[in-house]
Amino acid sequence: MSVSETVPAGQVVNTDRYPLSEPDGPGWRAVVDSTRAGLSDVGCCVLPEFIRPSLLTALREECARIAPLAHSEVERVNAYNIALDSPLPNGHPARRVMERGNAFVARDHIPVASVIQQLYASPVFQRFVADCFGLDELHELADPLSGLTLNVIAPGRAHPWHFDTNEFTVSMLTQPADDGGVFEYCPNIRSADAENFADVEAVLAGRGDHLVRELELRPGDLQLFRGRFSLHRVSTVRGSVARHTAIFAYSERPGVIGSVERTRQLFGRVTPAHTQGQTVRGDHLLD
Ligand SMILES: O=C(O)CCC(=O)C(=O)O
Ligand SMILES: [Fe+2]
Repeated sequence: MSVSETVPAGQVVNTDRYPLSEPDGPGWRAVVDSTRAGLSDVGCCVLPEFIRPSLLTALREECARIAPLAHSEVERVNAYNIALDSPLPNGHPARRVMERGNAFVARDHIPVASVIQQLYASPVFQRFVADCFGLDELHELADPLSGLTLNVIAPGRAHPWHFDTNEFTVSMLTQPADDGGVFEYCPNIRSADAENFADVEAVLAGRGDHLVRELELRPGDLQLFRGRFSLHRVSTVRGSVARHTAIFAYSERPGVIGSVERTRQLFGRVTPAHTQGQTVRGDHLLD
């Protein structure tokens, strides 16, 4: 690991608590071990105060400035983000239609020098995250829009139950809601081999509260979870400000690009990488 690679992450990360400048050192190993324990226990782990406290205002303001660039279009979706007219048997969870009221700012609208872009592209941060997930390595998405996004949920809106396209998701609240806007998730409700439609249907029908956990998040905390396997949502935002979250999407395989349909849903546009590129997928799940 060269010094030049370790510097950018060290500038934004709270290195007093998270010694990213010493990959594989004792402090690094201690954090990775406790994060792995949390992930295997409940499928999700929060690293509090991951960003330097002195940068919290910049983190919030940089993201609030670009929030108006979010593609906002309230949409009717299902938890798998597949076409609503897909032929499916009665009782299938993909038949439940929900309103998706969140809006995404695409990566190509996020300033290169912002805290979140620096973190997303940092090799030492990527190595740290991979280690936390127990992977040899992970990769930025090749997708020019969805690798890094800002998720904006306006008052009165929610981000309904869904699975992510990417296998491992890392996120960071940058502006909390006054009220509501709670992150809720069902740890590992499905796997790459098993959809477990019965439990998914129970949660969507409001019969699965025993499968649902709530997470308490503060701005600058780093959240790691397996969004492809853990059904999750953000409840309706209340009060007068929007809730903002940076979403850092990585994959075990290089070259991952979202499908044309999903990309249009999320961003209202596609790029040549989506229409001409070779889409690489990691499994054969429904979405
Ligand atoms: O905003 C959040 O905390 C969660 C966002 C999310 O689930 C997603 O973007 O897929
Ligand atoms: Fe998600």
